Amino acid sequence: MVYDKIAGFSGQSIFIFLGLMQSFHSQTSGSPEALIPKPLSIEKNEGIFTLQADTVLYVGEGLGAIGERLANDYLKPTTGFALPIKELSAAATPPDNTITLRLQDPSPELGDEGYTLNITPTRVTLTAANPAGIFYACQTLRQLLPTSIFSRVPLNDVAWTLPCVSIKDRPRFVWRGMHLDVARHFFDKEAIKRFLDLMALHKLNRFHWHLTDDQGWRIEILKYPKLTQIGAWRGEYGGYYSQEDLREIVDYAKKRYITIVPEIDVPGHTLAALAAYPNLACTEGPFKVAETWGIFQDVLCPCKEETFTFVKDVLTEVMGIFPSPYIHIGGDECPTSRWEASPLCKDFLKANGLDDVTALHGYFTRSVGNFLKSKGRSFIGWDEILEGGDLPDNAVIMSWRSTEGGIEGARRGHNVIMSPVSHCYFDFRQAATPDEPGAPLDWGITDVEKVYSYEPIPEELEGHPEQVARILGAQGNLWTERIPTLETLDYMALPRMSALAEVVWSARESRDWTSFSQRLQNHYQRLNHLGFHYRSSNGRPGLRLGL
Ligand code: TNX
Repeated sequence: MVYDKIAGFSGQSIFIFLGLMQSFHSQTSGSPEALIPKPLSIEKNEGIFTLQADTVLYVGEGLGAIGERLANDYLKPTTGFALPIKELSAAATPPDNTITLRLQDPSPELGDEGYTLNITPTRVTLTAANPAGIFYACQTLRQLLPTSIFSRVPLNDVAWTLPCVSIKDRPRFVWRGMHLDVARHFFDKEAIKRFLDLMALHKLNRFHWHLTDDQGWRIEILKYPKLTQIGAWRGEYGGYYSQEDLREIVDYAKKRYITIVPEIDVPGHTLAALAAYPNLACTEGPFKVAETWGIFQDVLCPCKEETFTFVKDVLTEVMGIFPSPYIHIGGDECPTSRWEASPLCKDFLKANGLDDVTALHGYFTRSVGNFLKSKGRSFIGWDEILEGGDLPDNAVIMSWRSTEGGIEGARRGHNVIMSPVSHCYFDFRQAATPDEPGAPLDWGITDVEKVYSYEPIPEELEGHPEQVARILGAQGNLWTERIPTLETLDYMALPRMSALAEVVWSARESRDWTSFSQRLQNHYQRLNHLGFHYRSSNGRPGLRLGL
């Protein structure tokens, strides 16, 4: 079982121990103040609802799969209860001792992803306009139970109580993202599913999967088998996902209302592809999959027809696997020295009326972007893509070097995702102490409080509602040069991901660091039960400390 492997403990004993410890905390742990991210409104009422073995789960039309997830994945493993699931006919009022999931008419107040959760001593009712809202209501329900509900072993001595509350909730942004680089270090299928579950717990809904880079090509492309035969390996180290693996993960994410946005980073960061297909470069090669970190001069040659054929073929297979309306095509950190020195590019510039190599990068981006547009997809690029001239209207800007790219993108009429290096880079260190893992110290410190302080709407756009509306949301980026193991991944992701979740979900006015840091203490207990090695405030992985 994956959790045992990750925890690095010898099996179930630690969980039983944590579970026992947890039962002493159950009085306070289910308090409605401990929700992360914080809901829009909570009305607290008298009393409790107690989940029992004979509590019946009623599900309205279209909600069967979520009902099963709630009963079988979220409640049964710990409570041991096999809650009977019954269909709810539209008009019926469920009896006492029931949990009801029901769709209702859309309302402007709750939007597409909002929900209500109503708990009385006799009934629990979850309503939403769409299944996604019901799914988020289930996440809130889990967090209202004693934190030991997150334990992966059955516990007999816990009273599974829920406080009586009436919650209305909706997200602030549609893009609530996490990025993960699997090129620098590879994380297997089970690790990805575990990461998606962690995102779901935080009501995050976009997984930006950085699948290719200089140090590894991780996605099987049937037409170009050497990409993974050669490009997925640096020496002994490597790995990749088969298309079957990827389809399985896409489906896993979909069931958790997460869209996977694949990134094929072109034309820079492509040394692994060039090691497999050196003909795609402007110079001869041979090339090697990179064994160090950094930026490399050898990149795809945009002046060759075969490069476009390659990129289109790859993206065609990518679109066949990933139904996402967005495909990320990278575009960051692309040196142009090889293009400048190439006679082929000199002719190409002339033939296409391009002034220089910056315009050439723009030409490449437009060609690839228009290809994706012809297939009905939008494309995302890192903010460098703004520099190459006009962009097709399906271009989305991912602002990383600062917030400037996002501001410019919105002003130029493009949708924007904010992920500035100043607040959203979870590969940065969380403290200045010498043994703190992460990027070099002189890159700066991004601790959880700094992430929490991030405001995705730039001041510069205030007063321009049509530009503000272009900011789809924000995401945290996990570059993995210095993240070789799952334990380190947990430590870098958490609790910063929890802070970001509140930034992108909760109302701007309700953000409050003191309140969040208090709620985080309860959240740590959840993460303990789930087996995540978050960074606790004293800089130690939480699980090592016990509770
Ligand atoms: C810049 S962010 C990169 C990545 C590195 C990262 C390290 C971006 C678009 N490119 O290739 O991994 O810095 O923080």
